[in-house]
Formats: sequence, structure tokens, C-alpha cells
Amino acid sequence: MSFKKGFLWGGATAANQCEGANFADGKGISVADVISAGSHISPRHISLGRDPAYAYPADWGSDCYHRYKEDIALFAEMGFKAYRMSIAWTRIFPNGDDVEPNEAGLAHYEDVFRELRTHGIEPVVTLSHNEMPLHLVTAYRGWTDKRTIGFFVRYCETVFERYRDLVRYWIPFNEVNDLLLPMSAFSQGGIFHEGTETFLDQPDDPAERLGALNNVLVANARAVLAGRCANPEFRFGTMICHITQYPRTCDPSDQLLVQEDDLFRNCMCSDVMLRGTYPYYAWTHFRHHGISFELSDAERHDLAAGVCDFYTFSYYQSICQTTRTEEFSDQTSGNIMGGVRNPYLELTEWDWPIDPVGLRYTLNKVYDRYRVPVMITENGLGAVDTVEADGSIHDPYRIEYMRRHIEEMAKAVDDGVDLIGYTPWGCIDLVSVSTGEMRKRYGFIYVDADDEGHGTFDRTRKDSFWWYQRVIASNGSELG
Ligand code: BGP
Repeated sequence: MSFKKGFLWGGATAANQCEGANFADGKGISVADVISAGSHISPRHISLGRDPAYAYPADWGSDCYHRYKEDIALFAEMGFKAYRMSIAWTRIFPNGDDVEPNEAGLAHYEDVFRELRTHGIEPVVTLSHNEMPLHLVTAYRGWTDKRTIGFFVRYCETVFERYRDLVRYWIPFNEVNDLLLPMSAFSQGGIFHEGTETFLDQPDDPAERLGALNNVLVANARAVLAGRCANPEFRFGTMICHITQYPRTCDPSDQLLVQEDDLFRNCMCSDVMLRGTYPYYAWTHFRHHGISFELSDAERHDLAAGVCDFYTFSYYQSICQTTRTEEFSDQTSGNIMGGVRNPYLELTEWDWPIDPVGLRYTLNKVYDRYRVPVMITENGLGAVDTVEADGSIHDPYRIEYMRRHIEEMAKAVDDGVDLIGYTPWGCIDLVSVSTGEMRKRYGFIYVDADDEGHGTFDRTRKDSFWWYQRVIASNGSELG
């Protein structure tokens, strides 16, 4: 086992899924606050306002806003070296286009970062994790409007200035490539189409959506440039939802299909963010799909100048693809997108394929492509946990999932990949983004809350808590 000294073992959350306290201290309303509760079988509902017929799980989350000191103490007890979290944009600029920031929001995160530092935990901070101010959706149509770039950069400059000595690692956008899919139009693009009912099934205008994504990529570059002025020590990461793909057969047509889709979905955004320019295959794709958008000289310049420093990605699963759809029709679900079933892989309770070896494959792929340090900023198993009569929670399935993934990470390090950190998702139980449920749990720490937000919200250490504590203490060499 070969993780480097100072390896950033930790965990990850996002404000809208764990903070709760949705209307506290001047916070504005965000896109996450109008996406209703749902379940595995009933999709989350979207509207441009709060509909009394629905409940909104962002209202309660895991109550981390109030309990962050207790939570950080638990992270420290596990031995965390890093904690990936997000700032809710609406706590800093409640409407997004405000001229002055909300001091209460700024003060809150300052307290959180100081608390982390007190425990020797490095904050890794996402600036936009499905938390765009709703006002930017209704007044500007989200990222379709270039003025939104300026609003985002002002927000970034504000937090860079305030936390310049407290935070070093920044991730401007969570899973930036999700906007390549229609289901992220609202939550990431701030685009609401008349007739939208649910998160999973939104009307779509691909040209508008990809134009919005271009504005996001320009905003990312300008955030990097602003950050370098604020503090040259800042380090900026991509965050790609990497859906690793395999051809279902060795038919060369399946290989080509995967090559094309992998480049577009998994590589295009990080190519722009790390190489500073759109790759050739992007323009081909745009041309074939009748997509064009405005990219000024200044934007081209900033994309080239404001490249990121390290590569981060989420990894939960892999999928197969095939041109032989009649022969292989079995589908699996997954993070953002599913695919054709891989007969060699088991599925989680939510039908996501489990593929630890694919993580080693992916780490080698992305490191070979970019040759910058790599961090895995999300990975984990969503599962239902049972609380025993004595209050204990035994989660051997989670330990097994993570053990197998960490083993493959170690092999990737031996392969030569410069892996610098691992922050598995939902280190403390939080609300699922795809289903809005609480029962789909990822945490090492159990939160006593149900899908309706009922419960004490008390925290309990699961078996995986003690296991991960040993993993960190041994720098990844004790995985048993
Ligand atoms: C990623 C998101 C996270 C997280 C994770 C797990 O796409 O960045 O916010 O939620 O998926 O997905 P889910 O919550 O649907 O289980």
C-alpha cells in the first residue's frame, strides 16, 4: 500500500443536502429549495416557487448548519485530513445579483473553516453545488445569460477575499459535465422550461443548455483568475461526474460508440478546464447536433489563462454501451445516467453497478490524459441502514464497497497515478440528490432523520466509522 504522506483522507457533503436551516440568517432561496421530496419510484417535482402540496428536504437536510461543531469533532475523531463541503451561494448573495454580500452568511462559513482548521482539517470548498439563487433563474434564465458569469465571479471574489487564509483548495463547480444531460438543466443550468414537472423528465433545448454550459466554463476560468489574484497559493480543481464506459461487445462499432460518448461526456469539460480550449471533437459534436454559441475573443483568452491545477471527479459506477440494443436491452441505473447492464458487476439497492476495478482504470485514464494531481471527491454506497435495539448500526456492505475501492486506489498509486486525496460522499448521512430521500444513506455517521424530516437528528457512529478511522490512521494500509 502506497498512499503518499499527507494524503487527504476525508469526506464530502454539499450545503443543500446537509445544512437545513434553509431560511436562517438571511439565506435566499435556491434551485435546490424548490425541488420536492421524492423516492426511488416517485420523481422529485420542480417548480419556480414553493408549492404547499410538496415537502422540500433542503429545509431540514441533516441540520449540519446548527450542528457543524459536533460534526467536525466527529470527522476529527475519524482522523479526517480534509473535508469537502460547499458554500451555499444564497447564504452569501441571497438573490445572486445583490450588490452587497450577506454578512451573516460570510460569518457562518468563517466559523466553519476556523473550526476545521482548529482540528487540523483542510477544507476543500465547492462554490456551486446545485445551489444557484432562484432569482437568477427567474430574472436571467440562469447560466444562459452572460451576466450570470459576472454575478458568480463577484461571489467568488467575495469569498476568496474573506477566506484567503483559511481555504486553499477550491472547486468552482460540482460535476460540471452534468449539464451535458437534460436532467441538469434546472439544478445546474438554472434553466426552467414551461411544462417542467419533474427532475428526471424536463423538456429540453440542447443548444440553449450547451450555451449555458459554455458560460459556466468561462465563469470557472474567471473564478480561477480571480482566485490567483486573491492568493497565489490557491489551488483549483475540476469536478467531473465520471461515468466510466465499456463497450458491451468487441464489435468495433461498440468501441467507437464508447469512444465518442466518453470523450464528449467525460472528457470535454475537463479538457476545457485543464487544457484551456475546446477539443476538436467538441466542435464536431456541436456541428452534427446543430449547436452553436457565442465565444468571444476575451472568453477564449480567459479559458486559456484560467486553467485548473488538479483534477477531481466523482466515481460511483461504470456502464456499458452497445450498438446491439436488441441483443442487450437490460439497463441499469446510476449517478446521473445509467446504461446497458454489465454481466460481471453487482448492483446496489438503487441499481447502480459496483465497479472498484473501474476506479483503477479511470484513475490511470485521467492521469495519463492530464498529468496533474488527482483527487476523488465523491465515491460511496447509498444503502438502507438498520438501527439495532442497542442503537448500533452495522454496515458491512459499506465497508466492503469502500475497502474494494481503496484497494484499487492503492493499485493505481502503484501504477504511478499522482493521487492526492479521497473524500467519499455523504460522510455524514444527508439527503439524496436523485431521489430526495434520507433512507439512501452514505455516511460513516448516522443521522436520526427520516424521509419526511422527522427525527431527533442525533448522530451515531456506524461500524464503518471505526473502520475508516483505522484506514486513515494506517494511511490506507489496514483495510481489513
Ligand atoms: C452526485 C452529486 C452529489 C450526490 C451524489 C450521490 O452526482 O454530486 O450531490 O448526491 O451524486 O447521488 P444520490 O444523492 O442521488 O445518491
